[in-house]
Amino acid sequence: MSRESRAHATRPSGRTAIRWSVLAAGALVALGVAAVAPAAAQSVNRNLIDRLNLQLIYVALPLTLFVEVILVYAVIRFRNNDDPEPTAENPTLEVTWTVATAIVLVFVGWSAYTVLASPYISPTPEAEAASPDVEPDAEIGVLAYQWGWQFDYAAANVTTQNLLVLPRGEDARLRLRSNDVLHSLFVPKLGLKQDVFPGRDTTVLTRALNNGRYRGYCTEFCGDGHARMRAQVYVVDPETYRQWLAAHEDERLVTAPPEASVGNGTAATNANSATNATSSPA
Ligand SMILES: [Cu+2]
Repeated sequence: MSRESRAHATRPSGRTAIRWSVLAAGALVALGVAAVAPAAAQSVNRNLIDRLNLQLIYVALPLTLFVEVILVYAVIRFRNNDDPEPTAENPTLEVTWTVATAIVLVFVGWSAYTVLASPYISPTPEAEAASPDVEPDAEIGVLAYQWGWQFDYAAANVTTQNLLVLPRGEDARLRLRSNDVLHSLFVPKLGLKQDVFPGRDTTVLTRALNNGRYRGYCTEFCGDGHARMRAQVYVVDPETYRQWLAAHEDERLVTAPPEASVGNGTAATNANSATNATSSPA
């Protein structure tokens, strides 16, 4: 059988396979987009991260689909070709894929940069100076230690243990420092993650958007009590936040969350259980 007739003989089954692979890939893309579409974000930080993730997925999925379809097509279409010939020079094609790749890279770089430059993601003095409208309503000191968290509301002279309370819809700036070794504060639902060092301050800027109770962890292995190093994070109405601060004025190592956020009482129980195995810093 000549090469031409062999190639011709494979065409109908090849077309069907290609049709199926395009359909399957399309269904996969639809499923993928549905799976990554984020629920309502709980904070400005999380919103920025989710949006970037989605933007990149929308670019990555069609590209993956495009490459896979070409790959499957080439495998099926030329599977009986025993004598392949190298592609002749094709400057148009080369220029096209170089420019297309450059456009994709510029888009990814630009998308990532706009998120990274936000003071909510990189709270550097430069980023904050570039966003003069961001003036935190709450300034909270965070002391990480083996093994727990102490939060310091200096303006109200209140410190809490393993309990972070944030006013909803207001900017809060956390200044973090470690008492001993490296730690890292991680509140996944709020999109917060920041390393904590001894002898050097780091900063987190956030604005939580919904009332709720969230989990905070230490995500830097810091010794045998690392797994116990958790914090309860409460986001409450600004009025409730201020009432809670006023109710605990001049108190040390408060572990009681704001009343209005407790509801059925389980929250308070859980908040306290997180503090059971920890001691306060030296
Ligand atoms: Cu730690």
